[in-house]
Amino acid sequence: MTAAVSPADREQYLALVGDGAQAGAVDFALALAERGVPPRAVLLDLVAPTQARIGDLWARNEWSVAQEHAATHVSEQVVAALAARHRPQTAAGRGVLVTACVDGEWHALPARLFAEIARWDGWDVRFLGASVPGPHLISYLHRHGPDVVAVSCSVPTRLVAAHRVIEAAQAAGIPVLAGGRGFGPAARWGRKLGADRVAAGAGDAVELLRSWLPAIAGSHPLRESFVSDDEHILIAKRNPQLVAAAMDDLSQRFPALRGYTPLQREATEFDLGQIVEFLCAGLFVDDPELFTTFLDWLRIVLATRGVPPSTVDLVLDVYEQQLYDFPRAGAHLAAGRRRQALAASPAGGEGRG
Ligand code: B12
Repeated sequence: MTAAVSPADREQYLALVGDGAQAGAVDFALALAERGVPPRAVLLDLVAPTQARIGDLWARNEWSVAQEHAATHVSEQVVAALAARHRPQTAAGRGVLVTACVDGEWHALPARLFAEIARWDGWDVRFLGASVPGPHLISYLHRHGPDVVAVSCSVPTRLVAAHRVIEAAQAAGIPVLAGGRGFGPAARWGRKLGADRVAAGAGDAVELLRSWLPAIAGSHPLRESFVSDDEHILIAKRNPQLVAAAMDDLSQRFPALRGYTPLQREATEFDLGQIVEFLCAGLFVDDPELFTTFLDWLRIVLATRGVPPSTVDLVLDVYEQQLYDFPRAGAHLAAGRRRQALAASPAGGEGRG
């Protein structure tokens, strides 16, 4: 009989990983599987949602980066222990699948979850881990000739790298499956970038692989019309100047900023640079929602660290002035400002309750 992961199990697991209790967390996950919870469900219904929750706790400044790192390390050990204990029962012989995070993408655990689930489903999986440089991935593909390459992207700022890999793998005749939260809602930006197939979750992905790959010879990429101009490249090059202009403006409005320690300045510059990076990613896939969703997230991150959300409006103003000759960027920044205004309105969130 199969059993399911309960909300109480998730609470207990969160407490264990939050304590960095490696042995306890591993024993807990293995015991769930022994009680009849399918190992795949332990990964998808216990480990994955807990990791997402850890991300929220970090974003809301309730957990430090150190606590997140320690907890993630424990989850990695849990995945390894489950994979070692539960080997695929039958060699379904579906084929060879290479999975890797795109260049600059350090979130290896999401891809690892997918890798183990695909292995349990009968794939001969080669898991290449975090941030695989594009040329190295392609030469690996040439050498090993897998049936499919599954690329993982967790942060949208890595979509340009994802696109390069998708095109190069297809040029080498290897079909590409794209997945991970960085590809957006229902992995729609993966579709835009021309992946042969996309999947939002690891569970959906293995179902899709089962029905897709037997017919792969006749498969075609789901490519939508993707015409990218150079705006994202030109603006990415101007990132340091944009950050400097925003820092200047902010120091005039908030004299306290002039007294910041080097570390505080660095953190502020990082945030300002990140705004530019997400703007560029949104321009690349030509979808303002990428930028507005990022701003929703940034609002939470800054507010829980005592930075008034109105600061972001000021930065958007500066970027809009600096980028007056980039029409698409102007439109994305304007969409961002509208979203900020909505979030600040009584109906939008901050005024509530
Ligand atoms: C742990 C963690 C890290 C670790 C990763 C370590 C590791 N070994 O993986 C480290 C410290 C490296 C890290 C770094 C950063 N992180 Co981080 N991180 C996380 C965290 C908390 C958990 C990641 C995880 O394990 N997820 C597991 C599950 C939950 O991921 P999942 O996407 O749901 O995976 C499923 C599907 O997407 C799918 N899938 C995934 N890959 C693939 C691939 C294929 C082919 C397929 C088919 C399916 C598939 O299958 C999975 C199971 O269904 C997430 C929170 C989150 N929600 O994921 C933040 C999170 C992703 N990180 C975030 C951020 C901001 C960062 C940093 C920018 C922080 C910083 N200031 O430097 C850097 C970016 C580094 C980089 N360039 O890659 C943000 C991203 C926000 C945004 N706006 O996009 C998040 C969402 C946290 C948050 N709530 O704010 N991070």
